[in-house]
Amino acid sequence: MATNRTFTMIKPDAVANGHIGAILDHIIKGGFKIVAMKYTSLTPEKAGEFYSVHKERPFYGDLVKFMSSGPIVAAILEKDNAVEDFRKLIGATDPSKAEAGTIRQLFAKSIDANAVHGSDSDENAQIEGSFYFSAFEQF
Ligand code: YYY
Ligand code: MG
Repeated sequence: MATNRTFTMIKPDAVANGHIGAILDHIIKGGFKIVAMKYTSLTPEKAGEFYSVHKERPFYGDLVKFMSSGPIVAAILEKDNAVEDFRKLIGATDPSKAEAGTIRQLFAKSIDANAVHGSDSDENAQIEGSFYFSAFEQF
């Protein structure tokens, strides 16, 4: 599979707070090309499936509830070294620990409502991208 793609979601908090445009601007200015994108939402079942890797963690129930609480933007992004570079662009999971200028430092309020998702490996980028998009929806 391609190693130059990653997957992101603009989470319900950032959508509700009006940050879709500003976050997409950061992503594009960060050198990423959008190869697939949709405005959608997750049912609790779908959110549970997406985050099933965390199902034993204490925060899983709240995470599923939060991620199914409102609309999101899902997208596949392309850039050299996409997974690692995108994790740098979004910053630490806890926005209070995220570096200045990162998307989470700028737009997230808390560790649970942290504005954006970014895949953590090429393998997960592939799995997560195909959770939302067919091959025909990727440019
Ligand atoms: O990959 P990343 O999103 O930075 O963090 P993960 O450790 O994969 O956790 C996924 C998701 O779960 C995180 O974005 C917020 C939530 N979460 C939480 O609410 N509380 C924690 N202590 C850790 C993670
Ligand atoms: Mg993660």
